[in-house]
Amino acid sequence: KCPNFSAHVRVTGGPGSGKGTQCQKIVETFGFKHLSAGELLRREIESNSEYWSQILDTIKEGRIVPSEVTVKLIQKEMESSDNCKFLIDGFPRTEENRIAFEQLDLVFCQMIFVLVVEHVIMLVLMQTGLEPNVVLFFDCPEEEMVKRVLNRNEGRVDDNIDTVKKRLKVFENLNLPVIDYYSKRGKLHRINAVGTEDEIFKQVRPIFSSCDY
Ligand code: UP5
Ligand code: MG
Repeated sequence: KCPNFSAHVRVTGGPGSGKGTQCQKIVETFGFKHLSAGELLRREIESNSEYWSQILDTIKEGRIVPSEVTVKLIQKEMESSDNCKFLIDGFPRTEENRIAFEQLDLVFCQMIFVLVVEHVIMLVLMQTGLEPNVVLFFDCPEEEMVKRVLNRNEGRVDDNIDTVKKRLKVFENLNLPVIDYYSKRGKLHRINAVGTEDEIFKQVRPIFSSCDY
């Protein structure tokens, strides 16, 4: 339905940095389709799907679910959506996640250079995958993230001090390099995630107001 996935925003940040809360506001204000990778995985656990127990064990340990599982869930949601403006929350968590997703459905034939060099015809196909237009990074100090997660009280199996410590380590070791990658590509918008929800949204709003999304 959405062949080009034309408006495609990724939302990153540590556990409890406020990704979900701000995504809600972006959806209300700018009409995006919110896809939270964590929510999709929790839904799989609840529906007793094929991998539910492996997903549950992985989330309890704060580790990362294999890319093929998460990518398939996100892809399914994107393919069945009427709304082509995607807000992908909490994904990719690792470089491997990023590459797995961006190589999905490679679109060949964007550009075909035909070079004729001494009777040799070389076709060079340029590939374009699913790269985001914009990446938001909710930058929040660890102690604030821990406080928010432990106060949440929604019964999440990973909202306890032991798992939070593991989630923070995984964030630092595996997710920060992905954030750094997007920064080098000039796609990253760093948001100071401390303050009230509205104060934080004041930094987010202009990013969307100033583009066609
Ligand atoms: N809150 C929000 N904003 C606030 C503010 N400005 N001031 C004070 N409080 C604020 O917010 C957290 C809490 O803080 C809430 O109670 C909120 O009211 C309050 P929220 O908006 O929920 O923060 P968020 O960043 O979304 O935190 P979340 O815990 O969801 O982040 P995680 O990244 O840890 O969780 P996620 O659901 O994305 O992933 C869970 C697990 O799934 C991962 O640990 C991993 O095991 C697995 N996973 C994968 O394996 N692969 C994936 O691709 C994705 C997930
Ligand atoms: Mg969340």
